[in-house]
Amino acid sequence: MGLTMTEKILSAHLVEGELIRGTEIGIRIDQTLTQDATGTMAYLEFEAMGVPRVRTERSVAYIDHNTLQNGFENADDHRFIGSCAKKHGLYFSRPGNGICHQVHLERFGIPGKTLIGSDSHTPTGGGLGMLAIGAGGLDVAVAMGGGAYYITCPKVVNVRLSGKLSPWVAAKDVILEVLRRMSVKGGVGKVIEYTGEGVKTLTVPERATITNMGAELGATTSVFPSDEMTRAFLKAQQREEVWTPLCADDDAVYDEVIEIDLSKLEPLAACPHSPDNVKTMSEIGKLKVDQVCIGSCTNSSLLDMMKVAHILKGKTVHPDVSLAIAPGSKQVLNMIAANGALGDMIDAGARILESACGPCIGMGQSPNSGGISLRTFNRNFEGRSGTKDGQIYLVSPETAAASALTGYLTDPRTLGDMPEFKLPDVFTVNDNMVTLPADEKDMDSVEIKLGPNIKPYPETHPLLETIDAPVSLKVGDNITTDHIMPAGAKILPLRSNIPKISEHCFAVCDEEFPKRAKALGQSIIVGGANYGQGSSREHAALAPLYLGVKAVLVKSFARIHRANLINAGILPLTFVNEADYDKIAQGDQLVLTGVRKAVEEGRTELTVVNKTSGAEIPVLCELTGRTKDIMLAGGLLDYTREALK
Ligand code: MIC
Ligand code: SF4
Repeated sequence: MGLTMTEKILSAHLVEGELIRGTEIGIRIDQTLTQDATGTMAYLEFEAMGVPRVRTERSVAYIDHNTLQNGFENADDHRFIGSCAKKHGLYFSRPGNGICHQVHLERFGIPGKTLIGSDSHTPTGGGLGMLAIGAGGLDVAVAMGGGAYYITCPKVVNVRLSGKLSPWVAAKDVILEVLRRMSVKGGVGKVIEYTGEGVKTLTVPERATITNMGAELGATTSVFPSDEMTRAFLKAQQREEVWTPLCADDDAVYDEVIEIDLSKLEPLAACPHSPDNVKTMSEIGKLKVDQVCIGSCTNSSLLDMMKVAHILKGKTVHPDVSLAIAPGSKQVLNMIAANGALGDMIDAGARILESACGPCIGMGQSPNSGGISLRTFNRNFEGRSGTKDGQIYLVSPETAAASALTGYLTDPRTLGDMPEFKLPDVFTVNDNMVTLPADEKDMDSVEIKLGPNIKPYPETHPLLETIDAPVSLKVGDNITTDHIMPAGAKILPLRSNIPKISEHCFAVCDEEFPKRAKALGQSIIVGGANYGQGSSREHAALAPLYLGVKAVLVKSFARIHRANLINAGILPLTFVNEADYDKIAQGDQLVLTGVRKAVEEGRTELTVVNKTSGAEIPVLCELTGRTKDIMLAGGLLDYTREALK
């Protein structure tokens, strides 16, 4: 029986378990990446594990999220991460060098390798034929220490691409179409593999747009073949030597097949407030626009910028629109500066931002009240832009640029003939903003530089025998980690300070939650389906841990968040019957007896008694051998410390 690309990479890296779908497997990790918003915690955790040097083939620490520096906190974090990188053997990508996923694709990614990153958009590397997965910071810390990374052996979905994109229809429209068909929950437990003749027509940055936003499907990751297009990209990046081919066997067996004829696609937009709320331009109709933002790890490549510059050249941004552009990396910025494209953008009135995440994570450029903002980003969750009633639409760079000129959502196909946009044969390569680690012999002399805002990992406790606690919060379906632990310019500087950041936990849903949970001492959260989708931030588990949350009971979990809860020692429970969700109200007192014993014995069915109403509710606590031990120990850090003893 033939193999999928996923199976080929997984079997070459398998260190535990068997490739049986739905079972837990451990894989060896070749590369890791962190960014600064999740990085400080990850390095505190790495330090707590006591491993002196990273044991991966390549680990890179990026600074790209918290670059606003409206106070000492961000800069202290950068300095701390830089010192950890130097001491522990990591490459350090300094602020200004670009967004982690864009830079990693350009400078470090290697086909056929495994990569985990403390950022949910790590699957961008799938555009190069890597198996690149987003994870919590602690999982990345363990992988840096040479430990395996554990996932549920995924189902594999084949998206077969045929045809060729029509002029002005973009890679963004491909992934928006996949999101329209599969929804934000449709990818859970699955890897999405792209194959077919249509693949050959897509460049690596276009493929990376698609794998990047595969995160919004809830998928474990997405992967493209490594072919001549990949080789050409790596050659242009002056690192052709790392190229290896990767493709699925002709008789590979897939769990699901989706056919997409690229030539039939049209420009699409994801409407507020979910990336799967996808409509065509005509379905949306006339929409006046207040703001346009171009950039983010989804759409900030050289090719994207060239298209935008071409559309803007010689024109002026509509008087009612603010246009902000953040090129994805120093390489991109440098090249558009050299070839005149940057000048065309500036001339048209674009507000040029530094090469960083910026508005994508609410670091500035929040739209006006109720403002309509078109963004080339990957997430349009409520409030993420920093404006609570902001209306965010996710579109391609082509649609964004065309709309910035007209002031209305505009189908870029109205722009007339499209020139052929080609990637250059050689990119401008200068890695001077990547600091190399100290030699092993000098590492002891490198001092770790902590700042006053950097606080240790919160206290954990081994799993209790009985959890008897009230429901401190009840929420609905599709709660994102942006709801649980919001980001943005005011809160992101607190990422290294769990006591402080926990004061903002669930601020979007209920501002009183942190005070209430703290006063209760111990509590349980109840939620709906796809709880914890979106960002990989482990702070969405660490803040509840700090606030005394002992268990989270929901209809279903998103993958990374569930893993983060287990890593933090918070019990993840799901309803056996989803209708039982209605049998619990906020404030009810719930009790689970004999939990520790049940977990020890590997029993997955437990009963929650609602002491307030008397209802007995069957729940599932699905922990396997390893996650069972992590839970019993009180979290991954305690478990790893014990394992290293
Ligand atoms: C995001 O896009 O939400 C982030 C910010 O990149 C997060 C990571 C974080 O919260 O630090 C992600 O996607 O994992
Ligand atoms: Fe940064 Fe936005 Fe990409 Fe997250 S999604 S890594 S915030 S650019």
